[in-house]
Amino acid sequence: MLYPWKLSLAVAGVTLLGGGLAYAATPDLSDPPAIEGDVLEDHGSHTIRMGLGLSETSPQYLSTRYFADILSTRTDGRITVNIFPNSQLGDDVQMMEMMQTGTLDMSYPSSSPATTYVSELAVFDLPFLLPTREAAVAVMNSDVAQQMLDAFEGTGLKALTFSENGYRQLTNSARPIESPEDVGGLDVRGLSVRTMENPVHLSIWETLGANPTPMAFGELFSAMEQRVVDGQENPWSTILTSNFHEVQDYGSETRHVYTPFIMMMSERTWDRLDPAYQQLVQEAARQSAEYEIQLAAEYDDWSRQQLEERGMQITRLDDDQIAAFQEAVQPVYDQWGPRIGEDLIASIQEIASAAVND
Ligand code: TK8
Repeated sequence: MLYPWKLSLAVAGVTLLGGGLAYAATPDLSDPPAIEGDVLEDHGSHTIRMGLGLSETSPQYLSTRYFADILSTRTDGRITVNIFPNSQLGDDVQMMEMMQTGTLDMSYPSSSPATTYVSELAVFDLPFLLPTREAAVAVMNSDVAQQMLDAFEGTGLKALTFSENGYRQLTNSARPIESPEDVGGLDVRGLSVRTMENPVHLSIWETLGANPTPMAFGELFSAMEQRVVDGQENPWSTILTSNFHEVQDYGSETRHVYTPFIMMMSERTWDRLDPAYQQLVQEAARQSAEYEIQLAAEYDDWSRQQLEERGMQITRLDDDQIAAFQEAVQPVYDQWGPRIGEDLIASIQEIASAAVND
């Protein structure tokens, strides 16, 4: 069960060197839960190579270390996970292909580029679908979501669990963005925005009058530095821990899409594991996902504050301004609703509203 945590942020005086940049402080991150359970019998030894897109300071990395610690502790060191962050082994698309061929054991892509394997995942790319983190967690915990994970069977990818990439925010180097007209209205050049490799995201930014460019995450920093694109969209914690504020002057708190991560293992690796180890991997994945969501929640507002302290001019959109974006992207539902499935969308919306009204 994935739980949303509402945690106060206390900023510790700890200096954290992330990618050569010293943060003034890190959030007072909660420690991972204690590792409980017996040490398993010896079912052989395994070294697992796991590639991540984000940096060593991201919730994605910190929770994956906890995942590795659970496996090592519960197997008395017989399962070790070697983690390679910062897209050093490739981007999401490449690492999923590497897991399919068995040249990589695990990765943690966003759901958006994984729609090529399970098309129903595109429901998560619909703009403004999930109004709160509690709603998002309820959806990720639902049977409908589990069916999407199960649908990877036979693709060469064992999808273990969802966790939080988070609410996506728009940043750019051209101008402050407060309305859809600022993105690509009649009297401005359409903002060139990097998107994930996902057709619904392309539709969102085309509908807003931008010029979207799908691009691997690992190429994004230099593309923005060289002004190949004006902007991008990601959660505040990714923007901070990837140092995007060094090449982006303006942020807008659009929260236009909530993206999940999916922790995955190569089916070839999974099939080599004894059933007892498979059960442990599944359990550890779920426990680390719960912790990841907790960290992502702690990082969210704190990262925005850190970005503002570093000079990013962030526009906090009010309800009317958000409503203007919601109205402007309504054609995305008209275009993609029938293709994604109106029944699937309705079931997700029902789970989300039940969670909000809880
Ligand atoms: C990192 C990506 C990233 C995603 C993107 O591997 O590509 O913008 O949001 O988090 O998955």
